[in-house]
Amino acid sequence: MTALPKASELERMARDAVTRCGVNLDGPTLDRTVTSPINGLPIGSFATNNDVDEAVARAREAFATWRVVPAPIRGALVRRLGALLSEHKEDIATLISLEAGKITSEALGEVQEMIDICDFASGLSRQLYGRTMGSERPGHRLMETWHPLGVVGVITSFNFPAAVWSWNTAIALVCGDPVIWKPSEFAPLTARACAALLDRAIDELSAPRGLSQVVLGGADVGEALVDHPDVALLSATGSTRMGRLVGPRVAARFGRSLLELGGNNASIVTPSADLELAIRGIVFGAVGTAGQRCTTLRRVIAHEDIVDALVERLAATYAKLPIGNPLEPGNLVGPLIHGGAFATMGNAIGAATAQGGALVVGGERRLADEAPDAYYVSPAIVRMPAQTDIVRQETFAPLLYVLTYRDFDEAIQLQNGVPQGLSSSVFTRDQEESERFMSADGSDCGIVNVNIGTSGAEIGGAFGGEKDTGGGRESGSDAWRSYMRRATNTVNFSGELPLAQGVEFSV
Ligand code: UN1
Repeated sequence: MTALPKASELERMARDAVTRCGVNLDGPTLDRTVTSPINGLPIGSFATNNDVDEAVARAREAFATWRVVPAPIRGALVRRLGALLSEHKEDIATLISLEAGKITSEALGEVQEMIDICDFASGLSRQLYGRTMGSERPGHRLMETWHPLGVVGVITSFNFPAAVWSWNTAIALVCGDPVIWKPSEFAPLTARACAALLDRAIDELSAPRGLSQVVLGGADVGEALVDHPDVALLSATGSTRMGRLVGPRVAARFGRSLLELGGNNASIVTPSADLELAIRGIVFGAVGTAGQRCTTLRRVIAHEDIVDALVERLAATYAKLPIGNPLEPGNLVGPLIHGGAFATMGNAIGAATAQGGALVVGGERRLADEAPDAYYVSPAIVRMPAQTDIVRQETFAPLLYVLTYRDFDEAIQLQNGVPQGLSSSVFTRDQEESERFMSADGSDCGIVNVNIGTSGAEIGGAFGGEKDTGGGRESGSDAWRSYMRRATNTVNFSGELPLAQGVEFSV
């Protein structure tokens, strides 16, 4: 393995990438530094901008114009954003790697997800369908029309610092809504680069500038968006703890919220499973993005007949995982976001062993001599005798618990026996098991997969989960409905005035 890059090299890469995307670095006073998890050292600085009132005022102004622009024309703006993202795919991916620590292939995948949602949204701009229903009254038409909703606030997390913004923004823009983005404090450069590309598209198409704004800062900035009466929809991705604060506050002002919160995703491995395939799915799910996806695989629920063989093979694969600089081709596991994440993982392993678990592999800090401020870790597997308290919590790190089951009902009970409900999967060749898993009394998650892992969803489906995951749905399918308001129209062309439900009211 080659040495980690020097701080100056990462700094230069960051500066070059943001500049190529059109960010003007000579902006206002830069009052905060950005640190790369690759070496734990500063790679740039940014200016906090916490004037949410001002941003909302500009967004409202943009909304007044944008909501009456025909949706297919709004789609052209998103199509152009997609083209600019394709052109700058490597720049944005570099920034994602620098700020979130993602390996290059996954960072490029994140940008691909952005390009894909732009494609989806531009097609959607001609498909914002309402329904017509048969009216019970003669000479009447009953129908639904969808209209732009208003200002959308988007709060994103460090682990998908660009894609989650694009899921919201591409859909919001074709739906006629302006977006105010509060990105993660860990990824302001990625945010500025993405926003600069959208600004360029906005200028080229003479759309209003207030359609896209970024507010940078800490929790106070997010809270100002949460509480602002003119933010019609607040879409927030983060921990369940954050969602518990955000959801009720938005609801108290009768705003809408779309919450994507914690997951505690499981894969069931049955005796008929193709073990080779299951292992590949499990490893990508558990150690991809260094275990820091909301869809990361956190629990394997394996049948007692195959659990030993499975754990043995997983442990052998884990022992060979290339861990290190995410920018270096070949490495599969990059750094954790910060020391706090490493401490949380260590504490969870400690709690798991205290609760009867046996550490099979992993948990050691890596590359600490070379980069004392960066936190690389060997992904860990812990075998658990039962689904104890610690297993029921989401630990945002590459820590995989293995549980054992005897019959399939028990496996489903274990899968559902956690507070969170984002993603789940079953590895089986038994059709009854796979159908049962996807049925009404099967997995209770928003994402239910067969013979693939829990992470890496495509943008075409609705993305989100139940229970402590918050219930929101973003991205494809009909998730666009959250970004619009519905009007029910009754049109009378009969020349009479019959009342519904047969009511007589002659004056
Ligand atoms: C997240 O971790 O917040 O399904 C989003 C996946 C990605 C999105 C993850 N497409 O893993």
